Amino acid sequence: MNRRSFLQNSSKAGIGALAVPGALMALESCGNTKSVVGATVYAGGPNLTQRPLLYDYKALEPNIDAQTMEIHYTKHAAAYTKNMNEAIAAENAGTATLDSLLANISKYSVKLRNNAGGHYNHESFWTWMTPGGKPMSAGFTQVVETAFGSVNDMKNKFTDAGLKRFGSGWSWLVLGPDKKLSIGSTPNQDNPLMDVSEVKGFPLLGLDVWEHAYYLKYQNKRADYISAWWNVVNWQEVENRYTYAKGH
Ligand code: MN3
Repeated sequence: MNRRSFLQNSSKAGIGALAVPGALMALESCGNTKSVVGATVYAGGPNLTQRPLLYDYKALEPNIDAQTMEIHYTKHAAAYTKNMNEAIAAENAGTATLDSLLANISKYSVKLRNNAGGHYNHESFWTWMTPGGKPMSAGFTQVVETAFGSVNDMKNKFTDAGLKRFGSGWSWLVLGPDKKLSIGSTPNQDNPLMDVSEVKGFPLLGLDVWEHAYYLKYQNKRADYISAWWNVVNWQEVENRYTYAKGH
């Protein structure tokens, strides 16, 4: 199955499992969702699953090693998905899209917050990377330059947010409610879609700075991990999400 038909199938499956179909249909009808629907918009319900990785575990080497990718995907991320589904069932939280669940996450348990965040963040993270990286378009380069002065300034700020995150968390490039780009970081598995988050908006790009994302290869050298990670960033996906978020 190719990526497009997989996304279409999972999208259809999502509608089938949805208790409030109007929510997803509204998202489907607002245009330009075909390319990003699988990556950014999730139907609720207790049957959310990990999508297959679109590349081999070893495909991001030497920047991200195969063993880290395999453990990260099959153990860490798989556990978030499993525990999220348990919590959704236990807390009757399955009647909304994942996006709207995250927007109201303060009403639910810490278990659901951590694991729904973990699911969303990792399902997105795999799509923010691609073997060899995909370059930034001229159009999106301009958007970034207008917001940050230069692409390097943006990258430095994003890197800094990841380096300064004490303990575990994520670094983010977001499109805020004011439709402006900004950079921030969140602890644990929180993300900018959550009502509890200090940095708010739609996540265009996120970086996992938990030690499990880099320790096997980089040990304590988080800066080296981040520097290598830039080589595999999928800027096409970032721009898809920007285009999507701008219209919502
Ligand atoms: Mn992780």
